[in-house]
Amino acid sequence: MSSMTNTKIAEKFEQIADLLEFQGSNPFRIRAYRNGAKVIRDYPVSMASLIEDEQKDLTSIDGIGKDLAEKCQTLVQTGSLPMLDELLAEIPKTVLDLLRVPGLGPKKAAAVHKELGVATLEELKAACEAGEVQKLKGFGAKTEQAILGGLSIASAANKRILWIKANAIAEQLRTHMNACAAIEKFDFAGSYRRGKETIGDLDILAVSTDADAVMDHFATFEDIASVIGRGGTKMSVRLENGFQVDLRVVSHESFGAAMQYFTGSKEHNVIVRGIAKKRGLKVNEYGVFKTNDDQDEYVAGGSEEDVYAALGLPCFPPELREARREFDWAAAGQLPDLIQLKDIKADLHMHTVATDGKATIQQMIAAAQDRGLKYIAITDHSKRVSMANGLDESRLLQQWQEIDRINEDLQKSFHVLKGIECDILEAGGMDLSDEVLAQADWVIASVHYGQKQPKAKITARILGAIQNPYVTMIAHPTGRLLNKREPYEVDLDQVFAAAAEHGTLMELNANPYRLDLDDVFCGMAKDHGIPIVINTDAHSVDGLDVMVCGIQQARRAGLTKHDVANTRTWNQLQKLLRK
Ligand code: DGT
Ligand code: CA
Ligand code: CA
Ligand code: ZN
Repeated sequence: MSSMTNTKIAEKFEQIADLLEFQGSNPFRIRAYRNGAKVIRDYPVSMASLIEDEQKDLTSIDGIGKDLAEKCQTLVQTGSLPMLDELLAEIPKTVLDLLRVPGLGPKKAAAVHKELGVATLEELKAACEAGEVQKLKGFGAKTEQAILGGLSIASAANKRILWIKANAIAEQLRTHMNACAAIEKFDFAGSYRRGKETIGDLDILAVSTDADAVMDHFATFEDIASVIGRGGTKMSVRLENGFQVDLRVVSHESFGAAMQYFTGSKEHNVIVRGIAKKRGLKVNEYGVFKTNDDQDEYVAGGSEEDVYAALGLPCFPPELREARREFDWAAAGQLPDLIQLKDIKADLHMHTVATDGKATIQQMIAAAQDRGLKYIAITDHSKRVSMANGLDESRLLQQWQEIDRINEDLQKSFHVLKGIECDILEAGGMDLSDEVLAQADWVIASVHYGQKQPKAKITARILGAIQNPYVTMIAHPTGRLLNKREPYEVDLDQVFAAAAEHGTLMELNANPYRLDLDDVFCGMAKDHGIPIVINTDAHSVDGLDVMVCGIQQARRAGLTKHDVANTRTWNQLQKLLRK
């Protein structure tokens, strides 16, 4: 079968649209590719399987014409697209980099390239700093500032990828490596294992007595673009998308020590080594050793438990290994019993076809039941989000009547909360009347507009929402989008103090681009005694699956199930809200 997933095809079509737009091609043609990319990305069946099944004509799918259907076929059958290769060949590599700067985009990139002769990221930065960019037609000081911000994000984004993307690669690699008979044991280490929100590279450890066989097999992974280096037991490769993977082959007695060493973090390991030294021990990637004058004596190394135990330490969950509070907790015998996915009983932030979601309430219920949840809140957008067809008071009340009927039919086997994601208006105040909000089970308050306001203003808006007696939770409290958008300038100290006082909960939005609050802020909220709610903000049935990313971030914050409100039953949660 072809490895050309719908996501990959969509990425290629988007790239074509970007390149055409950069060249100033016909807008209809550009839109056809963009639209096609979206249709394919969202399509529930893989194009590859439709193409294999010759009965199915791709042009019967809305948004896929003859041209796109042919290109899908070429992509699935050959893995590449001559038209895209030609477009790429026409534009120098450094100019292509301009297209990926957030805040610039293909059209503006074309303008700075044509009118200012900018051909590299460095030249773009210099032109912004010289104030030349804001003078261009259709630009301005704000745009120039946004481009400068985008440049710093772009340079970081080129190096690190989202955990969930690394996870997709890791799963393919796991399948690939499992087919290698020379491997006894195999696992991932590094930041990926620690569940960090972005990953610099993947680190793999394999136990084998035949390192060459393992590396030969690794080299046949189909996504490898080049081998960066290969030694006796270590090999590094670069994948097609630029991502690096490091493989190390170790012995049975060293596997635990290597897992401990290469899981890191570096900072955590510095402290581990210090503790070892005080006990007259030495710890490295081969094991824990008693340091003698003549020869070091192997003490432990087969498993991580043994390594930590030899140092008088508990086997820290990988998510905690950031040299934050884990050693204090261990010393006090109070390592938190971290929350797990199975502890989650509810998902309290999701959208439906009433606004910008793709599934109906009924479909979301079925999907939530499939995932073992006991209740959910339907929280579509409010009217200020007109782009998403946000609900006004009357449409919302109608939706709630429908939810009442659904709950009756469900007969307590499952429960749906009447909710809303209500915008906090730019000028302050809520987008819907208190009279209507008062009738909700669950009111989320969100900032979607005016995100660039100064600190005092945006903080005051959020404080206003916290003081509203009907608001139960603040969604994605900092508004950051990883690799895409900086957080807004909110004063979280004030927000947490007010939330604690008014009993308003804080969200950990599990969307892998958001993870907002992040691990550090979740820890701060917990210190304030504020319950965290981990939600997916799903806009489709599959959107419910990102809960695992939120759980991971919560674990990095040291949260237990008691710190997370949606591990409670609806009855228990209501008691918490009344407090
Ligand atoms: P990343 O890849 O940037 O997302 O983060 P990590 O933590 O995966 O870092 P990476 O891949 O450079 O190395 C994996 C682990 O190996 C790291 O967490 C600690 C350990 N390690 C790597 N290089 C060194 C080093 O030079 N000294 C020490 N003590 N440990 C290292
Ligand atoms: Ca790494
Ligand atoms: Ca590495
Ligand atoms: Zn939402």
